[in-house]
Amino acid sequence: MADEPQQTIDYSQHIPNNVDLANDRALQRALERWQPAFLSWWDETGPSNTSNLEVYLRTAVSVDRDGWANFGYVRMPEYRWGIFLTPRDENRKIHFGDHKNEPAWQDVPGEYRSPLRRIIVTQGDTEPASVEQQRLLGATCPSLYDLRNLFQVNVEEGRHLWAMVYLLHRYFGRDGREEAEALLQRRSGDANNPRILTAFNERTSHWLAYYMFTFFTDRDGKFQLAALAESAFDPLARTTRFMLTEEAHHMFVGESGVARVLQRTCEIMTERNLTDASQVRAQGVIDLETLQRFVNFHCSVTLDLFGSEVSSNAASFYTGGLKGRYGEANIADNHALGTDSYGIQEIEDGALVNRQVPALTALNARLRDDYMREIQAGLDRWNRIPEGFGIPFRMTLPQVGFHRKIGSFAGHHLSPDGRILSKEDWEQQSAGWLPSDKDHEFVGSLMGRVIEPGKFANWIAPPVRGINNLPIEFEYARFN
Ligand code: BYC
Repeated sequence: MADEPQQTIDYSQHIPNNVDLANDRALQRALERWQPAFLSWWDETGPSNTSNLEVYLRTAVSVDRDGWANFGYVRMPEYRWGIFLTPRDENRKIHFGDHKNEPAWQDVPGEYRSPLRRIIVTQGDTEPASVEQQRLLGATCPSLYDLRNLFQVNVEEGRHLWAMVYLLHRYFGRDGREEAEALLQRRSGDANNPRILTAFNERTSHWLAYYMFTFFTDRDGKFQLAALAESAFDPLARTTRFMLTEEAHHMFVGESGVARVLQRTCEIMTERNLTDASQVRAQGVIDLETLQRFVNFHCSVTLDLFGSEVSSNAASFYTGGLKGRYGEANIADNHALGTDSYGIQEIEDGALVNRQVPALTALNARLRDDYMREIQAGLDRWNRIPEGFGIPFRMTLPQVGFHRKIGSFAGHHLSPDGRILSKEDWEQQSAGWLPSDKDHEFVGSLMGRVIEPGKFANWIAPPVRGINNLPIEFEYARFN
């Protein structure tokens, strides 16, 4: 059976892989039928106008630690998407939930078929969704360096879709093949056939939204993938582990992108001695208040991706061994959560209260809390920039209940600092907390295409260094 991943990826195959696809003809044929549908989807909804573009991309040549260090120009439609799993550990045991200490599953147990398929489909659905959301950004890139990073992220999201589709085809028979087709049919933002999770139907219409998305939402990807990398279903654990190695670059793009916007704004504010947002805008850079509104939006929309704070789905995913906690192996407890409790916040009789709930049911809240710690650390790093310029402004994360549509805060109105408001107060005040159409319009008005090597749009500072130790003015994309 095609199940023994090699370190090295075989690029001589029609579908590059390290799962010995050539020895499972039925699976190979099924995936070869899906491949043209994927390529038409990419052509229709992937990065626009890239047919004459060569981009300096990294392509994985093996799944070992340095497997990614392979860079070169790739003509975008000729990118080689494939199937890469980290090698199997023959002795791997399930290390949490009801099946703790049993050998990890190499196949899907009948009783978990439906929830596992659902998790894989939900994960898989986010990957093409993000590519669709970012389709038009290339037309307004602030530099060749940024254009290259956008396309690197896009091709890897495309590969993450392959990763989930492989699992669906290989382990879920006909239902899996149908789900794989449906993954190419849903569309981000389509009223009739939208993507599954709400954040993936939002628009990413300019580069500020893109950097915020890759900082906040790709980091949800990191935490969800890390929870799935603990799974008792070994092929899911192995494929998500390899996906995590790619995710680091996506979050880097977001964190450094916002940092460069901040840097540029602070430079102009200092140079020209400006504090007022409208004066700052008049210089063609993004004022700090607008950046904060984007933080509020992207943070709150991403928190919805963790699902309800109290969730019986999450509890059964855990007891079944399908999805663990973040860093499960490093947590010093019995990995069963039997009678443990966990503190959550919710609203009771119009007030914010702390409540202890069974830890098993609070796993979404716990993963979200782990995530919040990491994004707070990112904000702290961003805040060193205005601090370095002697500008008193600091970015803050909104309270977890702010602007939520999923979970226990849905239907309530909280300010970013956690005050509970009436609907009327919310309607009056929320425009100051979330990006308005005018904010989008303003940010959009700054976007223009900069494609001269080494040049950057006025609203963003250059990066600290180039890709793969190359200079910043390297020609990261070539048009011909
Ligand atoms: N939008 O018990 P609940 C990434 C539904 S990002 C719409 O609250 P559960 C990436 C839920 O389906 C990571 N619906 O939640 C980033 C359920 O529906 P049913 C993606 C939602 O099940 C950037 C109901 O509400 N991966 O990789 O515990 C670029 C009650 O469910 C939402 C994953 O998410 C929502 N936000 O957890 C590219 C991992 N939230 O049963 C890629 C896989 C909940 O009533 N997914 N619902 O029909 C999961 O583990 C879980 O599905 C969730 C939800 C954590 C998302």
